[in-house]
Amino acid sequence: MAEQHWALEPGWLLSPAGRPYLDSIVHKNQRRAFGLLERPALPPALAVPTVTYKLFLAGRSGVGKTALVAWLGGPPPFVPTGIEVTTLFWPAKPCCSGRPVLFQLHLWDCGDGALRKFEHLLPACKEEADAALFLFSFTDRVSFEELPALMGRVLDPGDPHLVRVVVGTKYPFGGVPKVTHGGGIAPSGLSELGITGTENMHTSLHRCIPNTC
Ligand SMILES: Nc1nc2c(ncn2[C@@H]2O[C@H](COP(=O)(O)OP(=O)(O)OP(=O)(O)O)[C@@H](O)[C@H]2O)c(=O)[nH]1
Ligand SMILES: [Mg+2]
Repeated sequence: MAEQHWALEPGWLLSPAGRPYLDSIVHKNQRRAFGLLERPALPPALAVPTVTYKLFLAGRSGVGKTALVAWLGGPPPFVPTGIEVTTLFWPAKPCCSGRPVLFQLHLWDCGDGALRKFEHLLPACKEEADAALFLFSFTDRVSFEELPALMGRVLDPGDPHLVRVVVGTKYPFGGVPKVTHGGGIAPSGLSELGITGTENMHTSLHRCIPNTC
């Protein structure tokens, strides 16, 4: 079996060393809500650099973009009709470093209908973005097969710096998923990107932030 290389130390946030960092973002097993100018409070001895990323979510209507953001960061006060930006703090420890970092993730979520209707929304979502999350649903095979077209619609030749992440939602939801894990399905275009399916995020994130779903 091929050796697995991790960028971040798995399980660190739940280890004794990660505990103070977890406590700074969680209260009574729920993520703390931070205001615009607030950030997690850590004792000076545990202060760490903040690394900020802007992530943009794309995917056909109903695939679960807003639900994923709500699951990660707490529900928005209303269903967004335009762009909704949610900020998440996420402490982690890079494997290559002895020092943890505090990720500050800005999740830009925009309804697919609004994105198609108003031309100015997509450039705003992509402006200075670091990554685009392309969502498909395990219960909707078309949402998976449409991913190459979606990427073509969202990405320009001038976007090579934009990291692309494919995220599967609604797995397993009982029954047989209409999209299978790695190796099962690889529509043309996705296979060229080296993508054959995704491990859904929920499993790994749930290990870090208990009781969030
Ligand atoms: N149970 C469950 N329901 C989900 C999940 N993801 C999405 N849903 C449901 O699917 C429906 C659509 O999800 P949304 O998050 O609103 O979809 P969206 O991608 O934001 O859609 P647009 O904003 O129209 O582009 C909602 O009723 C969600 O509750 C999931 O992982 N589990
Ligand atoms: Mg939405």
